[in-house]
Amino acid sequence: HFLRNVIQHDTFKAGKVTVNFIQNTPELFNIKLPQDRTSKVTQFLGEVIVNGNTDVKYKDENKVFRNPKVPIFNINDPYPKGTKNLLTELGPEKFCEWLKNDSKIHYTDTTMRDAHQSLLATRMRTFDMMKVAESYAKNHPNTFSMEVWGGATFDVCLRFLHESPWTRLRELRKAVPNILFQMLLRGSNGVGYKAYPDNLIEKFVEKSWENGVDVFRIFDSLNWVKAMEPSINYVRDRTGGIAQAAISYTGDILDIKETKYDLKYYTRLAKDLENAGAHMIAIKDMAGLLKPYAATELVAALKDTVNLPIHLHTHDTSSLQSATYLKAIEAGVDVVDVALGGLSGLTSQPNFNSIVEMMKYEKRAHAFDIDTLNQFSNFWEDTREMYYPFESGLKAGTAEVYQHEIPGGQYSNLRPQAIALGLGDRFDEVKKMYTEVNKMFGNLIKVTPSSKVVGDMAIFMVTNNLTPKDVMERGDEVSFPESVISFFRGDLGQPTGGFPKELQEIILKNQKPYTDRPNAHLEPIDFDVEYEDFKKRFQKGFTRALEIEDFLSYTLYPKVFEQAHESYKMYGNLALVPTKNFFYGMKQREETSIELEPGKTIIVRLLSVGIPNEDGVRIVFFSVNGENRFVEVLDKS
Ligand code: 3PY
Ligand code: ZN
Repeated sequence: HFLRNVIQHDTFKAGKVTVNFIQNTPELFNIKLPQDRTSKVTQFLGEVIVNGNTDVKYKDENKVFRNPKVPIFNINDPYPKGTKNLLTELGPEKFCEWLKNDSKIHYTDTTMRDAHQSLLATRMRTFDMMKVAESYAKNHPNTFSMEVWGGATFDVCLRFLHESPWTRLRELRKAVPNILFQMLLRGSNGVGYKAYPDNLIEKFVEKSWENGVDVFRIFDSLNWVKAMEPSINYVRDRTGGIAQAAISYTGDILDIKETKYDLKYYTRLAKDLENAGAHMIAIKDMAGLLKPYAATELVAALKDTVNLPIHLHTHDTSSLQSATYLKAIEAGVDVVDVALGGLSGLTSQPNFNSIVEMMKYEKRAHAFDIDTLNQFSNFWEDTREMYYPFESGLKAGTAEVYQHEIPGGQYSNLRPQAIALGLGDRFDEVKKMYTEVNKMFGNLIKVTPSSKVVGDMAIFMVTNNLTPKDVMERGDEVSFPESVISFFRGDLGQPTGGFPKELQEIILKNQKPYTDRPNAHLEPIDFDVEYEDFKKRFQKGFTRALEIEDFLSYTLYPKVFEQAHESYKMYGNLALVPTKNFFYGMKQREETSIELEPGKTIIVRLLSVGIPNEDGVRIVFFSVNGENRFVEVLDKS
């Protein structure tokens, strides 16, 4: 719209633009907002029809989508009781006692968080989740938990999907009141990539619980207990939820040459986390490196060391991880993370449906109605088709993961990142360099955000044709990526065994690193003052009252929030637009229905798209509930 104001301005038309044109022409910023919800949503559709969705890098015009079928359920049936009811009844300590003593194997369904984060670059929209949420809650109430929030979903929801992550959580909670909801919290890094003030993390935890999270899986990207402790305390003190502390697994405990991350390292870590107040321990195998026989050793050792339930998380990048689950289940693990078939396997979690079948007739079996479970898998398989531009391209399991150790959630992002930088043909080099960088950095635990630092450095070195030797010999002349400098300064905390000193000096040049918690250096948020300022700045033109949750989104991701906020003012709630139309617009004569609110649905039909006028503006004609409407869209091509 700004661009249109420029193009249509008399000065511009007369060709008299000077360098101060924008500065001296405030009316350029008079952006006319569509007023009602129908105008907003048709404006958005018009933009995507003419210019495409900027997030979709390529479009297959011949693609035909199937209509995903929601497994049947009775809308009038009450919700069957599930783990959420049990947590409310027992409280976290007694609930965990119950879990430990229950002989059945339990399942966490990661479909709505890690599965799509790891397969589809986190793009799954609330629209598709909401289609099946109630049906799932009524059909499979014996699921231990559903991982639906946190990790990268918070950022991607705002940045690319123009949705509020808080609204997603609330809507899902309403549709699933009976099963525990789980989130992934990056300890002192919250749901971001850097350290945040402690009181921000505290408020974030409190509000996450109030909006629907029950199980907080807390990790630190360097397994630094000191960085996880505050979050464990916030969950214990500010919520009625479960503080699940994670040990992130790397390397191979069966390798006798492994002296850093050996079995003792993990059992000590688990004990420290138990002492820090964790209700449960998670083994977070983010890259899928925990091999079956190693799982036997690790689970048995943890069971001997701590008195808490053990929850196992992995990624099936090697295609070996159902064997790992089998061994872990035999060794007494209490819960495993799985994803519904259509969104399982490879960089995602092992297949829920198949694992249930594997356990059938065994003594730790947990009965699930496999027919409906398969229908949910089919729903996701069909839905996944609509996200084809975001597929990672990995077609088969790969044993290479044992060398490069790239986390599943990072893999599906690293490839597009490499392609975007013109390194599409050199992805093999990027993976090899990732291994080299890890060695240079002293063999790190690699999980968000430390994995991002390793990835950034690998891409940087490949782009600039640098070898590790070059970095050590000529590093003084190199400007390293900001994330790498920040890591060596101590902004993500302290790695086990410390930083490699020589490299640290090369990277930091004259900066001084610190060795305590980075959060200790950050000014606390003054909620009273800053929240009020936030409301003053952003409320105008916004149709719903801004809330403390919006302020938290803003504080975590200021620029991303500002963009999402502009999008909301212009287009309204885009979570309501069907996925097919959100990403690909509409074809001529296509009809779609959009539920603006319960009971208020509009039927939109695309009639025609006009040719551009002299300013490049096209008129897009729709019929909305039988009435003609048009929107003007500047063609950016
Ligand atoms: C995240 O932090 O988003 C992860 O999934 C780490 O494994
Ligand atoms: Zn994961």
